[in-house]
Amino acid sequence: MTNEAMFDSSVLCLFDVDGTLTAARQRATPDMSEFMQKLKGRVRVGVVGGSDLVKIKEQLGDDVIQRVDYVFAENGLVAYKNGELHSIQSIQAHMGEELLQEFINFCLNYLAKIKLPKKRGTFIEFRNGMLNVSPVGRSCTQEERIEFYELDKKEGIREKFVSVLREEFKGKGLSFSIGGQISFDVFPDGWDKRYCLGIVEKDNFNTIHFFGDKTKPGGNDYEIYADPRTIGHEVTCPEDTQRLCAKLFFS
Ligand code: M1P
Repeated sequence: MTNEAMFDSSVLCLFDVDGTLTAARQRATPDMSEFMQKLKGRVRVGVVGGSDLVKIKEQLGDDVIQRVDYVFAENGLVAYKNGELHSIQSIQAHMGEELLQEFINFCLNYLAKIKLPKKRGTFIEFRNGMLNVSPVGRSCTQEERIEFYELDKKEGIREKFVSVLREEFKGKGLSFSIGGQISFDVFPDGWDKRYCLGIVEKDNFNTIHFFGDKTKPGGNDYEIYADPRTIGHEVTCPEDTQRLCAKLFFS
């Protein structure tokens, strides 16, 4: 049988980025990039990250939009299909300036009161479809990132922040998700990673596999992993993702 004969266009594999295709905020290894291309010869392939497109490109390559069938940045709020922009959402249009400012001001006030070993810059990153809030600041170095992450594991800095926000903004239609190491994402209810399923739905796949590492409740892969429209796979690291895919599609 030729490779072409084994291609099944009715199957889509969707991959989370951090912890699934790459180490957190790191570049994909050449081995992983090669594997993804090989997989594209078998099924349709898409990536769905919490990060914005700039970060996804840093990790998966500038040409990622051309190399896979779908790129869903910011959970799919910025969506590319077959190398072209498909759709983009706007958080300010959805939330309205009043609530948005109330939220940003509350966060800045809360952040001003936290004492940490290090604080850097870009505490709130304003994206197309979400806000990303980081107590240490997104401009921290890799070393400072790990230092915060370790501290956060012990002290639950982000968990506490998010639970205060949940209480303060109850009933305002906002969701919170801790997906990475130094920050959490904030977006309107329903704009989690399931958002991208509404886009691929129109392409009538028979089977949609989803691979992610943050699949427990509260993790940013949980909703799409548990959604009945996908077959969810929990992975522990990029090597585990490759191993699982090899078993599913190449054995
Ligand atoms: O993809 C997971 C998360 O990756 C980054 O998280 P952090 O910088 O905290 O490790 C962010 O881009 C975040 O938005 C995203 O959910």
